Amino acid sequence: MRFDILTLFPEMFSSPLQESILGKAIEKGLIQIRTINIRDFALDKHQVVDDTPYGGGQGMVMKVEPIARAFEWVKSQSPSSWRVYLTPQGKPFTHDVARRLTSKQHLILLCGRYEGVDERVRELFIDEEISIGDYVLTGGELAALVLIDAVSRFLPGVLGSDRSAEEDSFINSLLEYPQYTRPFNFSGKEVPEVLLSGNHSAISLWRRKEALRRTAMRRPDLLAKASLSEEDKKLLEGIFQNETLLESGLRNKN
Ligand code: 4GX
Repeated sequence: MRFDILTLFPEMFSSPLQESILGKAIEKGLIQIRTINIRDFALDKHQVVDDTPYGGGQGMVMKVEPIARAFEWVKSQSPSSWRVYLTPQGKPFTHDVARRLTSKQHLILLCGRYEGVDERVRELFIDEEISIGDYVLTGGELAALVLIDAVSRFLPGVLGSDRSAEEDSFINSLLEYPQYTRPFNFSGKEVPEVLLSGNHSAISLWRRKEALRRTAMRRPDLLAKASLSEEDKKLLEGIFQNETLLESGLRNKN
């Protein structure tokens, strides 16, 4: 899969994309990532890429022409691509959106700065607007990195051979169970005995129960959407003597 990133700050991508799993995925040729500096497509002497907003107001707006020329240049090399603008006004980025984007062979990610891009950029060049969350970053670059990271995990070979992104918690709509490694006792806190028992069915049961507990406590919204077995429901009853949480959606659903 190929990612082209349109940005004013290409240096922001160098080290995050060299390390660890993404670095290896690039080395192996599983993903190709290129940064394109929008400023290189400004034709005037000072390579101006922003201007004051029509109608007044604070801040600067990214001009349409350099971005248009950058998109056209990318398109001249690779005609079919899916063009994404990272913005708090976009649709929320989720596990499902990340998986859907793996069907695209070539993604172009536009990173905005300042007060965003001229509206005509969105109208003429953007297929989809995506937000990584309800907060405001200083620019779209970190959002683009988040998107690349989450999408790449779904591509065959990017995670180790025996691991799949599908197995991760969100696919069953439950949070993950707690993990431990050595030492057994740290600062008086011991690893749950069952994990040392070698009893695999007991371990599975404990993990499922902890996943249910965690999800019920932290993300009851996810629990309401999860597909729960009869055994899961029994485990949940055990978790709550008090039934008030169960009433919120669970009962209605199952
Ligand atoms: N998820 N940002 C975009 C520029 C901007 C300003 C105003 C439109 C309107 C973000 C996010 C995000 C910061 C990227 C502002 N664009 N991107 N940038 N949250 O905060 O994706």
